[in-house]
Amino acid sequence: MKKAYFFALLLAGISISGMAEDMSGMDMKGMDMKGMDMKGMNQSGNKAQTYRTTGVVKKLDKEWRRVTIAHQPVEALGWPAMTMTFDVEDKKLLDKLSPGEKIGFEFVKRGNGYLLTGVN
Ligand SMILES: [Cu+2]
Repeated sequence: MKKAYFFALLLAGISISGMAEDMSGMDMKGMDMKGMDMKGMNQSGNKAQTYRTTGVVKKLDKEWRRVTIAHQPVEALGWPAMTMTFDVEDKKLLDKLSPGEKIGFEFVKRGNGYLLTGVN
């Protein structure tokens, strides 16, 4: 009787400590995954964000696919009005632009620069 009780207690103890190990393993995995998700969300969030403003085309560089625009403030970025250069990957977009033209445009942050993605 006493022996059986001890054995049951021992068994319970083993299974509880076994469960605790499993749970802590799960927690650690969950934390890692959560951290990765958050990082991924931030990165994709930055990539996905499109900014819009208006400006005047100052200079076109068709060889290097860049355009210099004197643009109006961009509130989402805390930018005042300024003249700066944007990358333009889409040749069709670049061909649409001409110096002195007033445009509304969209751009995204890419690397250390900004990429023009649309003009209207
Ligand atoms: Cu700017």
